[in-house]
Amino acid sequence: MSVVGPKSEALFAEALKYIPGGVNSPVRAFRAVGGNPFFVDRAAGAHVWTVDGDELIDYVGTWGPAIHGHADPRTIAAVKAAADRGTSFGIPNPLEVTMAALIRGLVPGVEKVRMCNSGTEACMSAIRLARGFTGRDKIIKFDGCYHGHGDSLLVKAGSGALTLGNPDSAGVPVDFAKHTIVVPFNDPEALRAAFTRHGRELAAVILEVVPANAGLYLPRPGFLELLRTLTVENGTVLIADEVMTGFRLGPDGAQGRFGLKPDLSTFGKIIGGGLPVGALGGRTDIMDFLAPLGPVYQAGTLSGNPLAMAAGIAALEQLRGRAAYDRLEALGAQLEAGMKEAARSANVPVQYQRIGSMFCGYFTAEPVHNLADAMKSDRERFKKFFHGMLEEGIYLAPSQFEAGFISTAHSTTDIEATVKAAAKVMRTL
Ligand code: HOZ
Repeated sequence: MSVVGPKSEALFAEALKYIPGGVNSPVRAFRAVGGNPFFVDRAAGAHVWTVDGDELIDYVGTWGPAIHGHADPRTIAAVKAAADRGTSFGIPNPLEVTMAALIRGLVPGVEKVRMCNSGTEACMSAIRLARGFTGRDKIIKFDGCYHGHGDSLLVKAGSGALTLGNPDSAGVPVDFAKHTIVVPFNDPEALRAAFTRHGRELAAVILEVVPANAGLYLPRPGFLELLRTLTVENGTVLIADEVMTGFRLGPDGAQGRFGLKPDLSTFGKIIGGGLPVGALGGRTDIMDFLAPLGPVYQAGTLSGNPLAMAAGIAALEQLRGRAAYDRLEALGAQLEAGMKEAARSANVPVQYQRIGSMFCGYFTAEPVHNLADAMKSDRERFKKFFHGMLEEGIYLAPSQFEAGFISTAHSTTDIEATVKAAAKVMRTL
């Protein structure tokens, strides 16, 4: 079957006339894997249906928000009820307070929360806040980590920037980028050296605690502890970007899982239940630097939007207790075991990396701990694998440098079908 059928092809041809590259976010254009994208008609649970009528098992999950699957009934009901009362007010509404209290209750280091409209905005605002709070300009980020497309952060960035070979975007003034110091992830010596050289000039270090925009790799023992020690010693604000991992890897995200206590955290995706959302939160003394209390300006017409708050609250409420996380872990483990066996029996070297419901398979025999390791993956093999899986009805992220997501709506049957498809496709690589 060809998943990119005539209706998708026609829509893409039309889109190319009016939308740069035919898409509103670059990775969707399939440039990393070749061919044209399919268009989606609808989605429910773990499945999406293309405009040409094909049904796919989806592991993109709208890039993370769909932890309960697509069109989750409780989320949809909450959005409908909120919409009946008005779609936007630009005046404080009670749902904003509920959301802030929920996040504060779940993430121990978060004392105050400011809502915004995307993960990009959250990270951009967190950096400005750290700069305003410390009176310093420089920041450290890690290569391959992606924190949205704010100017200071689009330096050696992952996700679409990396996928398309532009980890340093055009249009970012050199005068801005020079304040961003890039360090390899999981490299304690490089981190120490950066602090020795710039320690007292550093406003912030921002990291994905589990980097998931160059595929997926985990922090090595001791790295996060060193980072926390150096930031405390130098009065540098530590920002955990939990836009992808927040409320997915556990109620308190990757920071809870790895015992990291950041000063600020950024969130998005799950807390919007599939509607546009972002948030930053953390220590009161830092957060109170935000306007109207403090001198750091940050604002938004749609910030705290009632539909996004209602959807996010519905999503978070279903994550109370351990049941959802236990289910995600069991499904993740089933997929991991099956994918590893599929690769082994086809004699294809794969580093299958997973934490909870996030995963990535790199086509390399070498372990992957950072961007340099990730770049060793055989991307031609990935392309073939991606298209082979798509033809089998399995939709993986169309880039080697993105993570996959499992939802509570995936079934063991979905996972079995995925593993069966992978075993077949692996034999053709
Ligand atoms: N930056 C997103 C992946 N990490 C992609 C968003 C999209 O294309 O929708």
